[in-house]
Amino acid sequence: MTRLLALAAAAAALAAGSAAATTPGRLGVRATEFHLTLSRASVKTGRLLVQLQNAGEDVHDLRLRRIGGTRTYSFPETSPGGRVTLSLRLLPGRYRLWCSVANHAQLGMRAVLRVRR
Ligand SMILES: [Cu+2]
Repeated sequence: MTRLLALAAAAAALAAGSAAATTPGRLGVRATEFHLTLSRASVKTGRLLVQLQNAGEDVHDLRLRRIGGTRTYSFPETSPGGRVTLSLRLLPGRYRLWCSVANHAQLGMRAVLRVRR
């Protein structure tokens, strides 16, 4: 009986552990004229849900690329009040984020995100 209980406890601990391991991180990116505001400055490596929220009056999009990397993640153009969420799997490093509409990045719509090990 004691042994059964111990097994059940071990199984429950395993289930809790795997659930925690697969829960994705979250990052909010708020776009306004002309800023990108991140909900946090760093996230953990692995799966990440990134939500672009257009809180401005113009159309905005979002690009994300690791510094030294070649792949650019692209969020579609989003209308004022709109939101779009992408699920990404990010390696450790520093990532640049920017809006690619017109000259918005030059005007200040850029940010850096750190992805921790
Ligand atoms: Cu923009």
